[in-house]
Amino acid sequence: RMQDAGGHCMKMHPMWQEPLAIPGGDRQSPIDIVVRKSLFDPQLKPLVPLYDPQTCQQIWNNGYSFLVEYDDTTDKSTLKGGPLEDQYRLCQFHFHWGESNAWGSEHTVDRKLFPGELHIVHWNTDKYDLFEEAVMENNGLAVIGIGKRHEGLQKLVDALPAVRHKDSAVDFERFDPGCLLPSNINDYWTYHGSLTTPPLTEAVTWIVMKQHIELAVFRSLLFTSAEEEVQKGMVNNFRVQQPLRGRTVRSSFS
Ligand code: 1SD
Ligand code: ZN
Repeated sequence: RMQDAGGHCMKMHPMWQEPLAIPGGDRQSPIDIVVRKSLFDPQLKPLVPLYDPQTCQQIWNNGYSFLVEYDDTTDKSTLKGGPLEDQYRLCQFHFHWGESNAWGSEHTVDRKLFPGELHIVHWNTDKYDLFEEAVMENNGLAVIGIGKRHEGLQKLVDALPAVRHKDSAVDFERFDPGCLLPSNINDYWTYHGSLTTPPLTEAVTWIVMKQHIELAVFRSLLFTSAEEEVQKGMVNNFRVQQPLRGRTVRSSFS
């Protein structure tokens, strides 16, 4: 493998299009959650998501996925509790999905694949001033991951044709990400991991929901911008699984 000056392995990723410096870390994501090996931790508290739909701003096709972005300049939409010691602010949610319903999720549970996975991304405002700073640091981000399909997404699905191409964005308002959470948010697995896209930093407390939700079909989106000659359908925008390397996955339920 190629190495860059910092000794990082350089690897081509089909989705990311350019060589990527992979930090040689021991805490990469996603992982397979082996239920039998996860450790029940009675100290894990209930999760407290407090979302104000008014902070919803726009949908943006960033060339990996589509991001529904929230105003994160105030504490109007936050997440605390669960495995988290600090308060985290909602900034966006996005999905990963496959080209068929047979795969698409990033995390798996006992090797079981789901058609897709929702990620609700929050950053630590008790410790950091900016999202860009939190992304690079320990306990910088908290991401809720939820597998499978969801029906309450029609408003979102209706907006997708406007962001079909990479780099396109459209105003999107008053969408409550709370409606994407499963009914039992207090059964989850948690572990310390990384972003699953560049810069792959190990800044994430992952909270993976036990109960699945339903995902709509997003396969009409494109990886490519309107200017590109050959258009590519946005499918299989997930990262391959990473080794656990001695980490423990804790569960909030027994
Ligand atoms: O894929 C997202 C990426 O779009 C970006 O939101 C990043 C946070 O800066 O997070 C990753 S992920 O780890 O949540 N998949
Ligand atoms: Zn993601």
